[in-house]
Amino acid sequence: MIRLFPQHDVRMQESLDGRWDFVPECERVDRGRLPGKYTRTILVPSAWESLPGLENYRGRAWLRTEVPAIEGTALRLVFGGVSHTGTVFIDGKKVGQHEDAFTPWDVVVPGLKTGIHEVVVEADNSFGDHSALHVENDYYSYGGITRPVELQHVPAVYIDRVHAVPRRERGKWQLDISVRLKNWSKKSLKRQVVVMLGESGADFGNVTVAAGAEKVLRGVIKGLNVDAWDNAAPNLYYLETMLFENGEIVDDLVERIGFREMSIRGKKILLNGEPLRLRGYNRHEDHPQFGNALPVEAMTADLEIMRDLGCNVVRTCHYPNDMRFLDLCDELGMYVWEESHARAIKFDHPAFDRQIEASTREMVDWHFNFPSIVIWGCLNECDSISRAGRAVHRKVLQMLRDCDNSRPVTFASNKGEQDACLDLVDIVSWNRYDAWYRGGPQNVEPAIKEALKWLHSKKNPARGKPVIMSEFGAGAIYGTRQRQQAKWTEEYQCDCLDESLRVYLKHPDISGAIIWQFCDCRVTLGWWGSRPRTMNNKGTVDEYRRPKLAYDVVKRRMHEAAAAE
Ligand code: ADA
Repeated sequence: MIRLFPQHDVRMQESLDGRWDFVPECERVDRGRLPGKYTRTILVPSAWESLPGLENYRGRAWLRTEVPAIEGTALRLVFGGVSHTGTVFIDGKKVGQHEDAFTPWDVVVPGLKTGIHEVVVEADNSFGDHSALHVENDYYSYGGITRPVELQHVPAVYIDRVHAVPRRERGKWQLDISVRLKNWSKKSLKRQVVVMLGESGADFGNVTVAAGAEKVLRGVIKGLNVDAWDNAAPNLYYLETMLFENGEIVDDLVERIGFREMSIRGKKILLNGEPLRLRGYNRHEDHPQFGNALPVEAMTADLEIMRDLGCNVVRTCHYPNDMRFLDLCDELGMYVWEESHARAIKFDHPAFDRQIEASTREMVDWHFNFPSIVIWGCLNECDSISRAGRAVHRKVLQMLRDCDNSRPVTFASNKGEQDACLDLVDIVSWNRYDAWYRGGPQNVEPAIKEALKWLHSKKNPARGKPVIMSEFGAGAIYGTRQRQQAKWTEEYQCDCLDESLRVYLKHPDISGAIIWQFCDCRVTLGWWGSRPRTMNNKGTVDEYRRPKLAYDVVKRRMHEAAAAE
């Protein structure tokens, strides 16, 4: 399922995960819009690169299954993620399309006769004018239905989304609630709406939703006697929203929330009023067996490794992650910096404006309630120097704030003292490789001293903000061992990470140290292909999660930092 907990007691839903018919374009024998013949089957969710013979396949493929419809309800398909452009057909008719692999999306199709209907999904992971965000890059754009799919049968008026913002008011927790209802029918309809958290709740009374429209309700649940959520005590609560028609429940949606509040005070990031010091990793959704479609067991194993290392944060570089991974972070108390999809992309691509807006808005809309997400990010290492680039940063950062004003916003910059956008963020985030791309470990301390002096100088409009080292690290090829200072050896990576963590973890003006990166990951061809093994080899573990020498160095430094807090 899309989430790790049941979200409906009343709404009819089932998982569509399992084997679907499958044919990649390179194996098609016919030329119609949709295949007449499927050459094999594939597991959903999965990346087609995990199929022998399709390891490097970049193009289109079609996946097919059959689903039941129930007259009087609309058929709703919810996709956790289709990589990277998905188009859905029901009984041969196009009913929806979504661009970008990393945000959930849905199609709602009313009017189907009771019985079995054909669903075909065309997935396309090719590069070109149709995708601004998926380009040749220092990570791989896989192909397929790479996250879970759910089938639901929704009534005429149904609950589309519920957002909850926990706030402390005079020592008590309250929840600011918004409920978005949709009415797919041709009639204006009235429903009673109730939201409950345990014994407390908000009754919105009878609400009318116009035909074919949506309606957003806002309310507050006050005086909640609950325990806070944080890294040490990740207390979670279920928020139930119910719709009643003439006293009978007709729809429901369960969300899971945690009571924590983010704020900034001077150079500090506060969680529930206490200064937060983040230490952890950048993690791509990448695995040699599963591509970006990691099963929950593999996600859990990654988080257990990070906990063993003493981490309390993971940055979802450079895109929104699978909601099951975010559920695990909620449950384990792992803080998350989540960012909309962008890594050093060009703003003048024809599809950029609509796709960065979709990725950003959909990320916040679908991921709003995860307490583990403590920072929203965007536009990793994009143009934050030019006037045009600044306009884009201002627009996207404002978009994040418009969608959610309860979390601090940032972008990871590699532009150093040329950056012209640091005044726009709540947190200054620096990607710096002073030990790898610019000199060696001895370069780390003097370089960050210079950078912080520049940042907090009187003339700098960004002075006085918190700072996170959002990326730093060094490459090492697993098993390459030499005593002398040679790049790509595990020993050299140890020295770089040891010195970087020594400097960053204890610096009073640095609130976070996020290592690049957790595990080695696959990259695309293009110039990235020049990377050894066509991989980004800066992992502390390799792609099979085998620890490099740096593992124990990082573990010592991070546990020391945790103990010093
Ligand atoms: C950048 C980028 C990462 C990765 C890293 C590296 O900071 O944000 O995605 O490419 O450099 O390995 O050089």
